[in-house]
Amino acid sequence: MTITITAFERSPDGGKGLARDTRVRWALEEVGQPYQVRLVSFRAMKEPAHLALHPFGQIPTYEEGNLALFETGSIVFHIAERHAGLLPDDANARARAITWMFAALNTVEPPILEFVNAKLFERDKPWHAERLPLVEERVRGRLNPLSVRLGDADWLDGGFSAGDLMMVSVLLRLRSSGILDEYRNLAAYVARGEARPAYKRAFDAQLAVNTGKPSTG
Ligand code: GTB
Repeated sequence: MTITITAFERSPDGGKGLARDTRVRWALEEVGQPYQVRLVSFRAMKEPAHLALHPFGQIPTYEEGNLALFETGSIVFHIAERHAGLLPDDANARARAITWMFAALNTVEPPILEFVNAKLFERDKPWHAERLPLVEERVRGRLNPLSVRLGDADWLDGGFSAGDLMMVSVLLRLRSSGILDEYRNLAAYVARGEARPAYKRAFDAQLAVNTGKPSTG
């Protein structure tokens, strides 16, 4: 069955791979599922046709036959459940990998988003200089224990899983801030994720959309 996802017609990051369609592309590449992409403008995202797929008028969405999904957590979980390669067979290891997906989305991503949004949208506020260090500390409050838990391991729990895919995707948002580099093992962990051939194909595909150049992968 054909899989169709949606992505920004033109991502505000110009193709740095930070928009959330990249994590869905990555999951599909990891499991070897071909997919099509429908590009949407910011205006089209708020129109009825797209709102029927995504009640909050965002990307990405995922369509497969008569199934339509939104939320990258749900989409990546759906892909991982139906195709081999992203979740271990052992029931307990599988449950732990899913736990890491939730940890990425519910525990690590929120302070990172708060930090990114503070830097992007609050620069002109009189309280910005006072607030930013507080927000940064909340990010470190998640990275410290994550770094301790990862230690010298390659991945969070045994082999690469959907939990790592989600955690790396979430941490990537920090790259330009320099905070990630304070944690040698987390920076290496993210680099390991980005070095995976499936990630590279996903990245190149979204870059091609944003630069108008055909994907080489
Ligand atoms: N919780 C949802 C999920 O995980 O699917 C969040 C989806 C979401 O935030 N979508 C964003 C969107 O559609 C795009 S990814 N925004 C438009 C809107 O809300 O109107 C977030 C994003 C956007 C841009 C960059 N960037 O340019 O660097 C990075 C990430």
